[in-house]
Amino acid sequence: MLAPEGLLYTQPTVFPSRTDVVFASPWLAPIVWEGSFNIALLDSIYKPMNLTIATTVFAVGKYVAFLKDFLETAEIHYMVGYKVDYYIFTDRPGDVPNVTLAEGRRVRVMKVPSSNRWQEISARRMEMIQLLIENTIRGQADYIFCLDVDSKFHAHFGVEALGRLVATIHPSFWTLQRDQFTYERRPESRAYIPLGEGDFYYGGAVFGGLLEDVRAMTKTCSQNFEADTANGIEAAWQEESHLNRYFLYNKPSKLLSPEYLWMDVAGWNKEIKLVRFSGVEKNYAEIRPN
Ligand code: 48C
Repeated sequence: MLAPEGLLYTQPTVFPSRTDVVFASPWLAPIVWEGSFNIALLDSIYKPMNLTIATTVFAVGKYVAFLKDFLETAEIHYMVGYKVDYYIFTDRPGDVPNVTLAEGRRVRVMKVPSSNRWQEISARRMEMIQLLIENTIRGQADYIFCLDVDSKFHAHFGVEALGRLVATIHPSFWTLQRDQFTYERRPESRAYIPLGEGDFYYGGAVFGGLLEDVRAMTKTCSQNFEADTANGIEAAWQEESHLNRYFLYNKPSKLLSPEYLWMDVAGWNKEIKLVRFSGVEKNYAEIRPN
């Protein structure tokens, strides 16, 4: 498909437009940084496809309080101009705020039970996402993104993030060596990654891709988490440990830089030219059930 005339002669993205970061993984998956893409060119390709991006967010217990900022800032920065179906999983449907959404974007509330363990709430997201794809959104969306709710958008987060299977580099580990990653290190766990192995440490807060690829990933992570539970073991960082194991042996086709998963408490870093999505500072003791 030819890009519209006007864009055929845009200045091609000079690779690398920066020399302070790497733009591809060892298996040649793009790593998306500011300066690595031309959004006008990408939108000219993706807009005509009339895509729908399903977006899951879990707000269980007191985390419902994060929904308003999440949704209001998403309406300003997240997949703007595209159809977005937000699937909000919560035990408190009555507390879902009424946020004005742009044309083509809608909220669907999915009732889930509460829990007295935050680890369980976080981990069971994998199974809920798998079932959502199988039972609800097959045929109704082209891509899916799964995001943490205790975060806000601060800058453009758009179709440059779309891909077959998309993982995000965690902000706390991207300058460290693999043996310093907080992978699950006990061989008894299905999430086990031995010292000396590993590519990046991926965050459980932002992942996505095509429906089938994300279904396969969430199904595997869910089954492995359940198998661990049956064996009386819980991986170091719950489903995030299982996600890291999955992405080690099933390489993601695109990586998002920590611009897409920052943490307000992390301060600033010279390679981070802008923060697009960031976890807000919070007092876990006040908002978590345990
Ligand atoms: O919805 C809840 N409620 C809880 O009590 C604990 C977690 N969660 C969901 O799991 C939220 O969607 C959180 O964003 C996610 C787990 N991620 C976190 O708690 C921090 N971002 C690490």
